[in-house]
Amino acid sequence: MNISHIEHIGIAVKDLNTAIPYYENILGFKCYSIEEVTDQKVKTAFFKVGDTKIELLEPTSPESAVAKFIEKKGEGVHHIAFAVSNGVANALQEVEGKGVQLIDKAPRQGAEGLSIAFLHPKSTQGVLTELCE
Ligand code: CMX
Repeated sequence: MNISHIEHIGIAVKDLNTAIPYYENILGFKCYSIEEVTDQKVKTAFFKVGDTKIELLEPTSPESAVAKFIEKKGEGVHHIAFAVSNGVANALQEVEGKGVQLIDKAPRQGAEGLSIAFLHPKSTQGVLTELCE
């Protein structure tokens, strides 16, 4: 698999209206995009930090994976997303062949129009891992 960089770090928050001012006023980043991803039941806010982004994730429904995460573990780092340069489908095939459990069997569209897929944290050393291109 050809990973070029960390595309983003996903952070679960209860309320974007509380979280965004911390990133803007304390860390000095500028939120450049707010986007709802309806099929994932989240509202996202993005900040650029070099080649990597911070993606804040606010659940829009109690059934959201992010709502369940916050309920169990509280707010905090939710996932890491790696940019792959040879296609997410190829990367999925490769890691599945090496015994990694896939959440998404095929790439789907995520925030910012990226092609994305998640790997199960039970087979990625406890870190929910996203591949994207
Ligand atoms: N990081 C690490 N471990 C996690 C986790 C996370 N983000 N979310 C859940 N887990 C762990 C739980 O702690 C639990 O472990 P234990 O069995 O040891 O208690 C186990 O995974 C199962 O968790 P669960 O609460 O029962 O939740 P589910 O199995 O229903 O779902 C998961 C877990 C990872 C399959 C689900 O969250 C998922 O499909 N995630 C991918 C999609 C997603 O996260 N979307 C939101 C972001 C979308 C975006 O970025 O656009």
